[in-house]
Amino acid sequence: MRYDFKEIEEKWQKKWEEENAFHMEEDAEKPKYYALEMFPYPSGNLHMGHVRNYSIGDVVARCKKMQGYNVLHPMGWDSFGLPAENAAIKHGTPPAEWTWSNIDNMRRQLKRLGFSYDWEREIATAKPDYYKFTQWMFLQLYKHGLAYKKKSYVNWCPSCQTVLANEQVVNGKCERCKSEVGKKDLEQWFFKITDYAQRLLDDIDKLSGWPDKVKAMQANWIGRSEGAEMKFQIAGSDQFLTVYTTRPDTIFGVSYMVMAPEHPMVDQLISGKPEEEACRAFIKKVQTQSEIVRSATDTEKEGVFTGCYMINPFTEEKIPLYLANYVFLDYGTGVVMGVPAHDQRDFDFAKKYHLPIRIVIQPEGQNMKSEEMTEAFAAEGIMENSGCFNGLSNRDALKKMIAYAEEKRIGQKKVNFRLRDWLISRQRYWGAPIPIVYCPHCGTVEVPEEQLPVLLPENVKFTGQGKSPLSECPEFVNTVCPKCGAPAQRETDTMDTFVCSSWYFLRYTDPHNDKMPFDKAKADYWMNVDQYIGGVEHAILHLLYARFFTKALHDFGYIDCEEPFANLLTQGMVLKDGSKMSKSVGNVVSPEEIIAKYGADTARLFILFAAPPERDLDWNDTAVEGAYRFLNRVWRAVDELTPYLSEEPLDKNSLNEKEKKLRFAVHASIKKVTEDCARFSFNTAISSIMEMVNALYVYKENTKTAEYHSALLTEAVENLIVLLYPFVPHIASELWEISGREGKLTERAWPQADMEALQVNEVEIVIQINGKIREKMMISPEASPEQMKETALSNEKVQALIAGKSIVKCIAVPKKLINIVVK
Ligand code: ANZ
Ligand code: ZN
Repeated sequence: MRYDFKEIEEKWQKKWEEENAFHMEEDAEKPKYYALEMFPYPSGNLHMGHVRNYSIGDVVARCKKMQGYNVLHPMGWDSFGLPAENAAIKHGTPPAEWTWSNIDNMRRQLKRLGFSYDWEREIATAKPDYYKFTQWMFLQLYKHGLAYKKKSYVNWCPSCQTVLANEQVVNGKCERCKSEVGKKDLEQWFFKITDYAQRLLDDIDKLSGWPDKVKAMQANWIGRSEGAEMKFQIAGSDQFLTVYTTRPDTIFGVSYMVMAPEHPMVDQLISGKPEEEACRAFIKKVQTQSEIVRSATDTEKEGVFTGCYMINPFTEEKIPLYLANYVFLDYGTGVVMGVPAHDQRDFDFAKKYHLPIRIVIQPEGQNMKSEEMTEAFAAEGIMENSGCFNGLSNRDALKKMIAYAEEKRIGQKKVNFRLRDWLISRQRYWGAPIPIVYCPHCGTVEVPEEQLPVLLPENVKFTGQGKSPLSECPEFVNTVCPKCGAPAQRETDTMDTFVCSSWYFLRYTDPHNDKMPFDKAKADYWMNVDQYIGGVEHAILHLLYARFFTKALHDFGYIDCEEPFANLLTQGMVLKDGSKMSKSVGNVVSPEEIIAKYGADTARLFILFAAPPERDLDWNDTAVEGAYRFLNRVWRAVDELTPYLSEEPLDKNSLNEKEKKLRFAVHASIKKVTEDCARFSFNTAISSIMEMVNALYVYKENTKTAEYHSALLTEAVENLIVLLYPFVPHIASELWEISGREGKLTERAWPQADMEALQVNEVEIVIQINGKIREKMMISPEASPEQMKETALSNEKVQALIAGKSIVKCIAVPKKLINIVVK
C-alpha cells in the first residue's frame, strides 16, 4: 500500500472535526493544562513562522493530553489593526470583509495542518461579541482610575492631513506621500500601567519558566532608577523647577540646566525675552525629530539658551537654563541638571556651547584636570569642590546630600521608572471604539455596561485623508448622553490592538459568555497558561501589557491568578539561505506548496526536526525530502509487519539476543522521547524515534518471517506509532488503524519505558590481534579486563590465530575492545 498523504490527512482531519476530538470542558477530576500559542494577525496566509509556532504548540498539547491532563488548546484571531484599513484605502474592500475572508483562508490552512485546536473556542477580537468586552475592560480600568486622558503628541502628515502610526513613518517621512512628518498635540487616552511598575518588576522573579533574556528585556523596559528630586529656584522669581537626578552627589558640578522643549513652563519662561524667537524656532525643529532619533547616543546634542537663570540650592550659584533635544518631557520631571564633568551627554553639550566643566569627583589617587578631559568621568571616586562633602566617597556623599536636601526641604529621595503610561488612543477605524461619550452638560461620560458594545459603523469612507473615518461618520458620532439624555458626541478614537490581545487568553476559558468576559470559576480552573509559545518580538510590549491586565483584573476581583503565563517559550525565526523569510527578500517558501507536495505531516516533522525550538531554523529542501522519506520508511515497515502482529501478551523471558536488542531500542526511545519532550527538545526526540525505526529494520532484515516474535513486534509497532503521534498525527492515526490497533489514538495514554528492557546484560566487543579486528563477541558490560582477556582467549578462532605465538600484552577497553599483541 502506498503512503497517500493527501487522502490520509483529509480523512483524519474530517474525523477529528466530526468527533470534536479536541473539545475540552473543565473537569475537577483531572489536572488541567493550558497550552497556548500566540494568536495570529489575519494577514491573509500562514507563513512558515506560524507553522513552526503552531507545530511546537501542537506537540505540547497532544503530549500533555496523552499524559493524562485535561488540555485546553485554543486558537483565534488578533483581527483589528491597520493593514485592513490600508487594504480598504487601496482596493476599496471594507476592512471587515477583508478580515473575515483572510480568517477563513487561514483557518482552512490551520486545519489543513491538523492542529489539535478546540475550534469551538475560536475567537476574533474584531467581532462585536469580543470587543464588547474589550470595551468592558476599558470601563473597569476607567472606574478604577487607571484610564485617563491627556494631551500628547502624534505623528501628523501635513499633506495627507492625517495621523500616522509609528510604522507609517519611514525615516521621518510619510509612508504614502513621502512628505516630512510633523507632530501634533492631541488629547489622547492612556492606561496607567506605571501604577503597576514596581509589581511588574518584582514579579519577574516569579517567572521561573521564562527565558532569562525575556525577563531581562522586561526589567530593562520597566527601567527602575533610584535618585533624588532637587528644587532649583528661577533667578529673580519665586518659582522653582524640579530636576530628577540619579547623581545628586554631582550637584556642586552643575554648570547649566536643561528643560525639555515641550515643557509646559517654556512658554511662560521665554515670552517677551530677546531669546524667544530663537527658542521657538528650536522647539519647532525638535518636534520633527522622533523620540528614537532624539534618544540615540550618536544624535547631536543641540540646544538653545532661554534667557533665564537658575539658582543652585547647594552653592547659590547662578546658572543658565537651556532647552535641548536630549531631555524628554515624560521622564523624571522633564528638567535636568547639567553636570558636564560626570555625564557624557552633558559633556558633549558643554563642549558645543562652551559651558564650564567642573570636576567634583576624582578617581581615587588621581588628579584629573577638566581642561584635559576628553570624556566625562562617570565612575566612583572621591569628592572635591563640594564644600563640606569634600573627601568623602561619592557613595557616602550621595546619601548625605539627599539627607541634607530633605532637611532643608530643597529635595528628596525619588524612585523613577522608564516605563511610560500606555497610550491606547488610535485615530483609526478598525479597532474597538473607546466607550466614552462627551456631553456638553455632564462632560466625559462612560457608556453604561449594558449598552455595550459600541458598534463600529459599517458605512464609512476610506480616503486616507483627514481625521479618522469614525469622526467623519455623523451616525456614529452623534448620540445622546447616557446620564442626562442631551445630545452628545461619541469618542471617535479606537483602542490600540495590544489592548485586545492583553486579555484574549482569558476569553478562551469561557468564549461564549455574553454577560461577562469570562466566568471567574472557569478562568480560575484553566489559568494560568501553563505553556505560552510565540515569537520573541513580543517579549516586551505584549507580554508586559498582558501581565498588567492580569494584575489589574486580579485586583478588581475577577480572577485569582496574578501572572498570566507560567512558562514561556520563544521560538526562533525561520530562515532561508541565512536570512529571514520575507516577501521583501523574496525567499518565501509557502506552507501550502510544501503541504501540496509532501503533506502536512512532512512539513511538521521537518520543522520540528530541523532545529531546537528556541533556535533559528534554516529552511532546507533536502531535509524536507529527508523527512518525507523517513515517513515513507515508517509506512513501509508498519505495512509489512502488520500481518505478523498478534494480541498475545509479551513474555519477556522468551526473548533471544536479537529480540532483546530490538526491545532495548523501543524502550530507550520511549524514555528519550518522554524526557526530550518535557524540555521541548523535539529534534532529539525525533532522532531517537529514527533510531528505533532503524532497529526495527535491522531486526526485520535479519529475521525470517517465520521466526518473527509477534508479541514483540506488536509492542514495537504500537509504541512507534504512539511516539510519532504528537509530531505527525495523521500518518500515525492511519497506521494505527491499518495495523488493527484497538481504541482511539487520540485517547491513548503516553507509554512508559520498561526499565528492565534497558538493562543491557551483554555488549558486543571487538577482538583485535596486533591491532587488526579479527572477531566480535558478546560480553557483560561489567566484565573486568581480566575477564575480557579470559573470554577472548577461550574463543576458538582467536586460539587458532595465535597458536604457536607468545602473548606480549593485552589491552582491554571495557565495553568496546580488547587488543591482543603477539610475537
Ligand atoms: C545629573 C547627572 C549627573 C545625571 C551625572 C547623570 C549623571 P536614568 O538612570 O535613566 O534614570 N535625566 C533625568 N531626566 C531626564 C529627562 N527627562 N530627559 C533626559 N535625561 C534626563 O537617568 C537619570 C539621569 O538622566 C538623571 O541624572 C539626569 O541626568 C538625566 F553625572 O542628573 B542626571
Ligand atoms: Zn449629559
